[in-house]
Amino acid sequence: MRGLFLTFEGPEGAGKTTQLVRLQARLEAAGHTLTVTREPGGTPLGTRVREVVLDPALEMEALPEFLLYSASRAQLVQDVVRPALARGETVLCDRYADSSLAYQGAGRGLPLSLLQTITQAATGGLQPDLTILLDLDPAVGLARAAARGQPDRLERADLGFHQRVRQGFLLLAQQEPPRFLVLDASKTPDELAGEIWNALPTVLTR
Ligand code: T5A
Repeated sequence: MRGLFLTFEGPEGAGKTTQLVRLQARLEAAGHTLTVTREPGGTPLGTRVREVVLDPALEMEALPEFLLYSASRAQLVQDVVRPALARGETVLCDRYADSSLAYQGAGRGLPLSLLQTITQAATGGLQPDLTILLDLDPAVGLARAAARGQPDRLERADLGFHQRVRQGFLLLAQQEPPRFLVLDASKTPDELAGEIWNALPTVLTR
C-alpha cells in the first residue's frame, strides 16, 4: 500500500522544521518508517539548486526562480518521494509545490496557470495527503529567522512580498480545505506539536 505524503508549509520562520522534527520523533517512536526531506534540496541536484536560489549575491527574475525550484522538485519526486511512497513509507517534506504557488504566484505575481502546468509536469500530479500550514505574521517569522543569522535571498525580500506569500498560503488552504491543517504558529512549539499529533488520526482518515 502507498505510504502517506505529509508536507509542512508557511511563511518564513513559521516553525516548519521545528514541527517536522518533532513529528518525526513521535512517528518513529510509534513504529513508522519515515523518509524525511525538504525543498529545495533532498537530492544532489536539489542541494545545488538550494545554494543558487538562496544566494543573496544573485539577482533573479521570477520565472527562472520558479523553474529552479521546479527542477529541484522534479528530481526529488522522482528519486526520493515516489520510491519512498511505493515502499509504503510515510514521507515528511519541509515545503513542496504550495510554496511555489505562494511565493512565485502570490508573492512574485507569476500566473497560476503557468505554475500549475509546470508543477504538474514536475511532479506528475503528486499531491500531499496532508499539508500542515503554519500561519504566522511574516514580521514575526522574519524576526525569528533574523535571530539565527544573515538573511538569505528570499528573506531579504520586502515585507509586502512576505505578506502576499502569507495570504497566498491562506487562499490555497481555503480552496482545498480537506488537504490543509491550518495552525496558528504564534503558539509555543509544544502547543503546536500537540495540536498536530492530536489532529493526525482525524485528518488522515477523513
Ligand atoms: N521557496 C521554497 C520558494 O520561494 N518557492 C518554493 O517553491 C520553495 C520550495 C527556502 C526558501 O525558498 C522559498 C521559501 C524560503 O524562503 P529555507 O531555509 O528552507 O529556504 O526557508 P524556510 O523553509 O522558511 O525555513 P526557516 O528555517 O526559515 O523556517 P521554518 O522551518 O519555518 O522555522 P524553524 O523551525 O527553522 O524555526 C525558525 C526559528 O524560530 C524558532 C526556532 O527555534 C528557530 O530559531 N521557532 C519558534 N519560536 C517561537 N515560537 C515557535 N512556535 C517557534 N517555532 C520555531
